[in-house]
Amino acid sequence: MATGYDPHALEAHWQQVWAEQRLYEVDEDSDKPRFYALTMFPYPSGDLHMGHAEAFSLADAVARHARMRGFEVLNPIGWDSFGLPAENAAIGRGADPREWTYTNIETQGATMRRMGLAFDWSRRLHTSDPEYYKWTQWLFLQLFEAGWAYRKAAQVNWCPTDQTVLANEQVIDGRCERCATEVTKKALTQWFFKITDFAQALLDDLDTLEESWPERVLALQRNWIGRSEGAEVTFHIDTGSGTGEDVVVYTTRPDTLFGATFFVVAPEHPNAREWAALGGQAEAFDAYLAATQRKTDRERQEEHAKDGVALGVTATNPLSGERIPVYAADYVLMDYGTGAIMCVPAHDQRDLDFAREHDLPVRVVVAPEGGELPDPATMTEAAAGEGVMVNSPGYDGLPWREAKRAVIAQLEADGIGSGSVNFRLRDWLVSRQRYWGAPIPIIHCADCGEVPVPIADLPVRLPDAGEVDFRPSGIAPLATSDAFVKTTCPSCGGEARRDTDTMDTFVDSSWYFLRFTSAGRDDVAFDREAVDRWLPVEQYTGGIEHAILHLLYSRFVVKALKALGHVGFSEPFTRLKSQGMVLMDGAKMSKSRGNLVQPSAVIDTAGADALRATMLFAGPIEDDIDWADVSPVGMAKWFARLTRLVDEHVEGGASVAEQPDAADVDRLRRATHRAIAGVTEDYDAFKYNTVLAKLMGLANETSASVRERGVRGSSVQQSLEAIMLLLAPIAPHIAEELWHRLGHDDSVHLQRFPAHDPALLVEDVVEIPVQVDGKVRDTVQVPSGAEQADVVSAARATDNVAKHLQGRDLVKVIWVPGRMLNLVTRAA
Ligand code: ANZ
Ligand code: ZN
Repeated sequence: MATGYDPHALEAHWQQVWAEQRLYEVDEDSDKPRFYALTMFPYPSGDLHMGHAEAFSLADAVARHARMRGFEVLNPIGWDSFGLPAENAAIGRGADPREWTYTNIETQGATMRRMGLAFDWSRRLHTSDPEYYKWTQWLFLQLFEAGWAYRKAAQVNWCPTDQTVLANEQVIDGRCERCATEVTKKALTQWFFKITDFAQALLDDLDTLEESWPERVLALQRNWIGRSEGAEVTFHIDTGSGTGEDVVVYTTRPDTLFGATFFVVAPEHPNAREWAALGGQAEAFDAYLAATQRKTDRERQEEHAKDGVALGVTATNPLSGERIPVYAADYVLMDYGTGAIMCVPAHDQRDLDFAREHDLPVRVVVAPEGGELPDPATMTEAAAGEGVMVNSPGYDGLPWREAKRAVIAQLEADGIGSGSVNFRLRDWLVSRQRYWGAPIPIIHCADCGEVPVPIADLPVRLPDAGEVDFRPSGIAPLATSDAFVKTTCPSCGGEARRDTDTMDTFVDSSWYFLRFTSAGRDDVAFDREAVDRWLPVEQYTGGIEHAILHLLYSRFVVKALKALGHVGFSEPFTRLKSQGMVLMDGAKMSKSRGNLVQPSAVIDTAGADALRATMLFAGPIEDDIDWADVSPVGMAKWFARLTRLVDEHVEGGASVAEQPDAADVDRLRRATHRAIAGVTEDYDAFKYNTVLAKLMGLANETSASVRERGVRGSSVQQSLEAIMLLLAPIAPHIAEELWHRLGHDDSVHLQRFPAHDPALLVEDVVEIPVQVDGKVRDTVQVPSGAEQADVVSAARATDNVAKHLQGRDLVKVIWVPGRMLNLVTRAA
C-alpha cells in the first residue's frame, strides 16, 4: 500500500477509478429518494476561471453530501455555449465561432475532470448542439402557439459604427463595448416573450421561496418585477384649437393631485410633436428629441436629470380644474405607465429638481408627520414620507393613504380615472441580429404571415460560419445566406423567407435544467414523467450576478410550460445558494490587471483537493474570497500531515488492542462524536469553513492522543474514519485514498454520512477541589478532560477563591488532571 501524500498521482488514480466505476451516473431505477443538485452551467470562454472553481467546489460538496445522506443524486453539467463572445472572437481573430466554442469546452471539461467533480457526464449538453437547440426552438413554438411570443417594433440600442443592435449589457456608459461609439436608439421589429402576463404570479410565488432563497435575490426579483398600485387619471390637453384631447397619466400618488403644478410627457409620446407644433415649439422639440435618442435609459433616469422643453400648451387637472404647463422631458419613459405624468414637485424629487431648473411653482399638499411644513419656495428635498393632506379641498386632514383611496373613488365616480396596478417588468426581448445563436423557427410568408416551422422539421439548422457573412453590416448575418433564407411556406407551399434572427442566450439557459432529466431523447424536449420525478431542483447554486435575469426567465418558462401542461410544478428551484466572488488584493481578477490566477495552475502546484478545500475554507460561502489571503499550499500541507497520521496508525497500531487508560480513549471518542455532530450541522448550513476547522481540530486531537497519550487501536481508527467521511464531499481524492489506506475496499463516496452518538456528547462533569496555598477554599465543576487553563479560570471565578487571591500574586499552579488544583501565591 502506498504511503505519503502525492496529490497528483492519487488524484489522477482515483479520477480514473471513479470514471471506470461510473460512480456518478444516475441510477434511474434506484428506490432512494431523489435529489437534483444543479450548478449554473458555464459559458465556454477559455479555461475555467477561479469563479468557476469556487462555484464547482461548492456544488460538488452539495452533491456529494446529498449522496452520502442517502439520496439518489442527479448532478449534471453542460455548457451555455451560444453567445456573443464566440462571435466577437470570430470577428476579431477570424476564428470559427463553432471551433472556438468547442475547443474551449474541451479545455474547461478537462479542468473539471482534474478537479474531480462528481458530474454525471453521460448527461452533458451544449446549448449550441443541434440536438439541444432543436428543443429551444420547440420551446419558442410552444410560446408562439400560446400567443406568448410576438413581434413588435421596439427601440433598440444601435451602434452606428458597427451597424448592429446591442444588448443592454453591451452598452457601457452609453457607448458600444467594442468600438466606444455613442450608442443610439433605433426602431426595429423584434421578437418578445410575454413575461408580463406572468408578472403577478412571478411576484406571488417569491413568497414560497422565502427562507430557501437568499433574501437579497428575492428583493432584487421583487424590485425588478416592480409592482406598484396607483391610478390612471385623465387630464385634458388644451391645444388652443378649441377641442383639445384627453391624455391619461399613471400615478402612484393620486392623493397628491392638488399638488400637481406641471405636466410632463416622454419625448416619444405619440402626441408630443403635434402639441409642440400647436404650441409653437416644434423646433425646440425636434432638437430635444434628437438629443434624447442618443441617451440610454439609465442616463435618462439618472438622479438629477432635468432636461426638457416646454411644449407651449396646458393640461387641465380633472379634480381641481387648474391649468398647468406641459413639457416633454426624457426622465419620463415611454414604455412605463402611459408615458405621461402629472408632476408634484413638493413630493417627488425628480419633479422638484425639474421645477427648480425651469422655475415652476411648488405646492405642498401632504404635511409631513410630526415635522414642520416645508417652505415651497426654498425646499430642496421633496417630502416623500407619511403625512396628512393639506391644500387639497375636500381631503384636508386625511392621512395620505386614506386620501389615496378617497381620490380614486372620486375619480371613478366622475369617470375621470380609476385605480390601476403597474409593473416595471417589460416583455422579454428575445431576438438578436446575431449569428451564434438558435435560429428563430418562423417562416414569413407574404400570404400566410408568420408561420411556425413544423416540429417535424426542427431543428432549423444554423448555417456554417463559411456560409454567412457575420461581420457587422447592418443586416442580420443569417440574412446574408440565400440558402438559409429562401424556403417554402409550410402552410401554402409558396415562396417564403425564414426569420433571420437568433434567440437571446437567456432562452437557451431558461430550460436546460429540464433537459438534463431526459438527455439524449430525440423525440421530446424532456420527458414529462422524468421532469416531474426530478424537479424542482432541490439545490441550485451559482453566482449572484444571475440573481435577476436568468432566474426570472427560468421561472417564467416553467410557469408557461406548466400552463401548457408540459410540467407539473411552477417553480424550478426549491433552494438557491449564491457564492461570493474570488478577488485578488481586493480587486477583480482579470487578464488586463495581470492578477489572474487560474484553477489549472493551482492544481498543478497544490492539487485539486487543496484548490477545492481552500475555496471552501476561505470563509462563509456567500462572502467574497481574496485569493491573496489564502494558501492552497498550506492546505496541501495539512493533507500531508493527515496522511502521515494515517500512515503511522496503519503501520504501527491499527490492530493493537486499546491502551489501558480508559479516560484518554474516552476523550478521543467524545472528540470524534462532537466533531461529527458539529460538522453535520455545518454542512446543512453551508458552513464549509467551519467544517474544515472542526476536522483540523479533530485531527490535532487524534494526533495528540496517539503521540502524547499513547492511544492506539479502534478509537484512533474510528476518529480517522470519521475524518475521511466528513471530509469526502470537500476533498474527495484524499478522503478516498486514506479511506482505502484505513483498510476499506469500497469507495468512501458510497458510504453513509456518519451519525453521532448523543450519549457521547453529554459531557462528563467532574468536581475539582481548589486549594489556595494548600487549603481547600472551594470546588469547581468542569468537563472531564478539561485543560489546566480552563480549570484555573473556573476557580478564579468562585467567590471564595477570588477572596483568597485578592492582593496576592499567583506564582505557581499545581494541577493533577481530573483530581485537584492548588494555587500557590505570595504577597503582592
Ligand atoms: C405623481 C407623484 C407624486 C408621483 C408623488 C410620485 C410621487 P413607480 O412607483 O415606479 O410605479 N411615473 C409614472 N410613469 C412614469 C414614466 N413613464 N417615467 C417616469 N416616471 C413615471 O413610480 C410611479 C411614479 O413615477 C408615478 O407617480 C409618476 O410620478 C412617475 F409624490 O405621480 B407619480
Ligand atoms: Zn404561405
